[in-house]
Amino acid sequence: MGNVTPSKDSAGPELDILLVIPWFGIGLTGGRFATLGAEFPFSIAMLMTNVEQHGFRASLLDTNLERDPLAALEREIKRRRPKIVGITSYSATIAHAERIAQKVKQVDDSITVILGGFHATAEPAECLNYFDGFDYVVHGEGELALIDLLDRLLNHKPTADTPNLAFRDGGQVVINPQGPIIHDLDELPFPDIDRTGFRRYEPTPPNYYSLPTIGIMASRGCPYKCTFCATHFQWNKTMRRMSRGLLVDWLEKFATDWGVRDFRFFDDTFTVPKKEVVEFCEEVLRRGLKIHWNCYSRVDTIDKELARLMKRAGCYHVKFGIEAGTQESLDRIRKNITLERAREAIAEVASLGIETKASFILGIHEESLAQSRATVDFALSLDLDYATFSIMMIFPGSEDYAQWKAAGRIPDKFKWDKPIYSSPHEIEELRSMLKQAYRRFYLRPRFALGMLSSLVHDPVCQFNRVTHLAKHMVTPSPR
Ligand code: B12
Ligand code: SF4
Repeated sequence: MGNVTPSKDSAGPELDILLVIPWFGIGLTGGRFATLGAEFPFSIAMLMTNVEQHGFRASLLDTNLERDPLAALEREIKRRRPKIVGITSYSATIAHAERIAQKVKQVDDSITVILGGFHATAEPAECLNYFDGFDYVVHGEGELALIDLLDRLLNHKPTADTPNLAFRDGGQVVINPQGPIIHDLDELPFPDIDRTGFRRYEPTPPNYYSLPTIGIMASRGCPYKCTFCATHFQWNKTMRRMSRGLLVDWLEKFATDWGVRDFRFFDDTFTVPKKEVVEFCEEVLRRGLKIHWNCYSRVDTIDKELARLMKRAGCYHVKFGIEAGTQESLDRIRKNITLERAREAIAEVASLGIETKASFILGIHEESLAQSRATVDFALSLDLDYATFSIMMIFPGSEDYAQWKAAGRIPDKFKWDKPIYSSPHEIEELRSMLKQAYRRFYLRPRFALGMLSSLVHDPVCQFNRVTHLAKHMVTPSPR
């Protein structure tokens, strides 16, 4: 990526930047279950590697792995004395990001705090207006912008015209336009997963096949336009992909250097374009790579022939966003799929022995409670191994959010310490429907039989998952 300068020794005591990942599990995501298992923060590890490749000293603190996140932060600041702390954010974690920023200032108020990530991109002005702890906000793609900003801050150059930057100027917030993006994702640095401690991460079963495991995102953007989704906002409506050959090189390196043979592809829709998925699978097969992987797909971007090839290349599990069980609600969120195709696609993939999982949303905009119930019934009627249900929330960056904001429906000075639900119905009714949905789905004999049959067909994978789940039950997660 551009002029890469050799990395300085990052093991020394003083850091240029400490990157911090806020914890989640309370607030928007709610409940203990969110802390069961944790995902390796691949993109932030990549951001860190990139910073180091440009000659800065960087380190990463993932507070999700800490029993007492703020105490761990204080320890790390006193030990490494960073000049800058960079915090990543989703809307679900912005309230925690603010607590982290305040703690940083309390420990050492000479440290500059920079906020980045999804929430920063969607709401740069609000992040500076409603939260005191952030000195700068970087919106949009982070790699190039962060290097530019670090260079200016650490070398005492003017920052006012830095691309992607938002900052306070007197009583006003200034938001600079976004600068160049990385058009060719092959220029992204290969992340040092060892230095970022990938072995400490164990995602929630059934999200993985075997440990150690990592999640990778090999593309940015999605060609679809679902109204509840924030992804196109973040990626400038472009879709970019790493070349499939390089992706396989990376997987091979993860496998040979670190023994990682299990991957989750976090790409929004891994199965587009079909030609490249075929290319990827054929390359994995050509090299004889023995790996397992799962991915997100859409019911209209997969067919039996493609799924068969994916299975041969190591795919054991596919996740679909089906979202609704009535055509009216599907059309309202512009999902652009039909119920018939959803049923067909799940049956096709399941018939090959690939695990299927789908996500469903209750309380979609003005849908009636009967329509939400129809979504649960539809989920139960499909040949699915797993399902997730959630209540529709309005997230910054989505088209729904922009409409709500324009209509004055977002509370003033909202700090994202609680969700904004889209449904006009009593939320308690939807919560109880949600609980019932999980009970109805997972307490069916069909689910138990499915588990038994996969224990017979794939004992290694199921053994891994069951022992992990049992371990979590006896040993509580960090917080
Ligand atoms: C993987 C993923 C997850 C994983 C996270 C695993 C992990 N440890 O990485 C899991 C499954 C845990 C997850 C959970 C949730 N997720 Co999620 N997730 C994603 C997904 C698919 C990819 C994220 C990613 O890796 N992106 C790639 C990297 C490169 O992008 P990035 O992280 O934003 O980082 C770039 C910039 O933002 C910037 N940057 C980031 N941090 C920083 C920090 C600094 C200092 C700087 C300068 C720059 C910078 O630079 C990076 C490189 O360019 C996205 C969709 C998407 N396509 O991105 C949704 C997405 C981010 N998730 C979303 C949501 C809603 C959730 C949940 C709330 C869902 C729920 N209801 O429970 C939870 C909340 C999680 C939390 N932490 O609170 C929304 C966020 C919307 C919003 N406004 O916040 C998204 C956009 C999905 C969507 N379609 O709308 N998620
Ligand atoms: S929900 Fe999925 S298919 Fe729809 S825009 Fe978002 S990532 Fe793309």
